[in-house]
Amino acid sequence: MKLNSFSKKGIVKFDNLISLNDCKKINQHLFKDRKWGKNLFLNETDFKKQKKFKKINPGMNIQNLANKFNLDCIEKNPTIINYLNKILGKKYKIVLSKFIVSVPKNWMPKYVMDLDKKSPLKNLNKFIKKKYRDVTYFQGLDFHMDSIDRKLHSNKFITLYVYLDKVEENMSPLEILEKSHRFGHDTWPHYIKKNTKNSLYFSLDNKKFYKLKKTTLSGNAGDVFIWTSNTLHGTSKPKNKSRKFRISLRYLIEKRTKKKTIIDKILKDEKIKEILKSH
Ligand SMILES: O=C(O)CCC(=O)C(=O)O
Ligand SMILES: [Fe+2]
Repeated sequence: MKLNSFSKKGIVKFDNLISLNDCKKINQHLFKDRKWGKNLFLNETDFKKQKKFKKINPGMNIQNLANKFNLDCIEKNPTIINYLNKILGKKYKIVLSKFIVSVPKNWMPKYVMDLDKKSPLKNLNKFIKKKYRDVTYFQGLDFHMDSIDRKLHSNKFITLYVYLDKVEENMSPLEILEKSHRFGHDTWPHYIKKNTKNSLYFSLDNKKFYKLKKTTLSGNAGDVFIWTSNTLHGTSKPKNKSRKFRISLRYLIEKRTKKKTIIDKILKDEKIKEILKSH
């Protein structure tokens, strides 16, 4: 059941778990919902008119396109339920589900490009028209642990990620640092040094560095990934010429039982606090 490799690496992949037909239905619904492209962005004048940037991202049952979908093909998939029962126990809870859009370069207005050059943007939602902020938009994302999203909660949760389309090298696929979960929660930005295409160095204290294997998660429609809240991952920027965009589905799923399960064995027991780290 791939439990061993999940425990060891902090990530597991299920090939073609969701049927192509189900992925197609979700995609058709997505494409009917809006015209995906440049038009989603605010122009510079309208962007500057905004005073506050509150609630710019989808929440659980708030401003969330995923709520308009029947996602039983994922949430009631027997293999997924069975696996979650094993790693989180029978009482688990979906605390967030949302669509993620990886934005290609040709959608980006110039003013956003310029801001991104000055300091890389993490999340593009504040540049998006309000009515379209029901999904999260990125263009490349620095290495992070998803535990950063659940401050003051337990780190005993996983991310379940579904590719709805074929994801190629130039579509900003996810990159995972295997075995990084063993270090427990660590504050972003992380101490990471580049090494080769397939490995890099990671440190908790900027002194002692550990070599970690980097795996690129290219994949097909219907592939499902599960990683721990402390597994380091990110995405590279889409290649310059790529006009393809990627919409994927991301769940955060939390352990709710007091009983010890696999997740307790493989993650340090931590409540997620963020201590400011200066680089
Ligand atoms: O899908 C992506 O581009 C990255 C998503 C991710 O890591 C996140 O939302 O935490
Ligand atoms: Fe993430």
